[in-house]
Amino acid sequence: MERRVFLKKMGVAGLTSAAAATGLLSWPGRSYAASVSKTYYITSGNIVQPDGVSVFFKGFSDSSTTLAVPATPMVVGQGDTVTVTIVNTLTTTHSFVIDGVVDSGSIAGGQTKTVSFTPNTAGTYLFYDKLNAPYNRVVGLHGGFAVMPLGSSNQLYAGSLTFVNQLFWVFNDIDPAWNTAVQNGTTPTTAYKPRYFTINGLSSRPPGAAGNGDPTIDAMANLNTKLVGSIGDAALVRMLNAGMGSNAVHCHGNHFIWLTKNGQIIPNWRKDVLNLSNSMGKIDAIYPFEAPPDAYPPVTSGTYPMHLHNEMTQTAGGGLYLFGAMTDIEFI
Ligand SMILES: [Cu+2]
Repeated sequence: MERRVFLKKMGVAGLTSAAAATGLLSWPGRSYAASVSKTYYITSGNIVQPDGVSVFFKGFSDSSTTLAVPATPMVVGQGDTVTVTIVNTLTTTHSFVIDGVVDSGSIAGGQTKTVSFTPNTAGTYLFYDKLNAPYNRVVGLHGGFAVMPLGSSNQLYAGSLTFVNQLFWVFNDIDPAWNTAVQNGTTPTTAYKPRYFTINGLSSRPPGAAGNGDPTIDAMANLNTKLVGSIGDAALVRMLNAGMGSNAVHCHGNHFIWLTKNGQIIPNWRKDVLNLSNSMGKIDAIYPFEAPPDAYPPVTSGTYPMHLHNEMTQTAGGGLYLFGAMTDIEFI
């Protein structure tokens, strides 16, 4: 498909997406530490991919009877006492880890374990299962964890640029042969060959495809994922890579304002493509809802794509184009 046709189709997708309740991360801002608790259930199940293939996953889920890939993210305050209870409903051993912050150690099949910790550094973190690495992580046991600075409701860290709303983009790439091996309790023996690419567990469904506009399966319509704003707004995007490959995250309309890479502060560089490295890379960036500078006549509304510039990630099942990791940026 030609690039301009692609962009046009993305615009059509934006127009047809349903306006549903917002799924943005909410944080009231508070100037005192509090106690926060959350229970995750380690579960497994199958998720049907865009080509109709049903693939096995494991997840840190919200109940013993559901499957969440990635997990529902957590947002806490700097200095909070965070208590996380992990109920392992499976027969296999797992763990809950945030590098440098907490490590549950092994949680045997059927076991429940509670960890308490105090995150002292504001920022973006991946929690994941580090056992049987990297397999448990890439088959779905991961999620986003945000630590807000004390007393702030609209900054990434004290003194950072401010934002109006925030969300996670958790990327993953999936080799179903690996998932099947994990399901069978064996170690994958084949080289990694990803066939599905997801953002927040979803892939896109272009116009004309089944599921287009359905926020439960179409990443372009999912309000935990797509960026929506008006001129003057700014969205903080917390990007995490749970997968095996690195990604080239590209936004249209405006450049990102790049705030951090792998926890290191970047001096507010404006950039259109951001490298999200493998080995659990992370990036924080603000998308500024400014009138796109290249548009003539000037525009203040419209829909633009965010996609990955490594072409393979825009496919599913070995070539189904536009069924990969992308979403919409909608000016309203
Ligand atoms: Cu692009």
